Amino acid sequence: MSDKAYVGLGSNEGDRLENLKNAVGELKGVDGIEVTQASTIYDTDPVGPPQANFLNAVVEIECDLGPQALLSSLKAIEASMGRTEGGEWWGPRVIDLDLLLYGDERIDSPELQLPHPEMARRAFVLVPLAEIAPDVVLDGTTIAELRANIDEHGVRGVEGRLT
Ligand code: GSY
Repeated sequence: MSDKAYVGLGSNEGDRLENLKNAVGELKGVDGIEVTQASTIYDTDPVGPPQANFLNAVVEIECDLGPQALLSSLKAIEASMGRTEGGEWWGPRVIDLDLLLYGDERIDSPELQLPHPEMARRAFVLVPLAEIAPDVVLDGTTIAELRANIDEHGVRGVEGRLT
């Protein structure tokens, strides 16, 4: 059985656009994942400690791996692109792949929380997600409604496409 899942992409080190495109290419190469939609790309002020601006985007995938195996695939892609496990939690990164939603799954384990616990507070997630999944409901509220009620300051659309 396949489910729709949403993955947030972020990069603030090296060639950020190339990094996002490479990550989408890697996702497309995983058996059991089909990339079905991609948002446009945003240059975003860093949330957390001062560091370089990020490029952020969100993709929709059809996935028949299950959430844990998908998470493992995302971590494998991050590692293959040079992301180190021991790196600073809030520090710069070549690529960050956040599993935001996996169908209606609700998981609260140390390795994986679904829906992503921070997603409703992050404009750099909600703005691109609202482009491709406005009617998806998170705890009774649509993504479009959540987006309408957040401060989008610091999230700017840029040229370029992921696919
Ligand atoms: O959570 C993902 C990494 N990250 C980001 C990000 O992707 N975008 C912005 N704007 N700020 C961030 N801070 C962290 S950590």
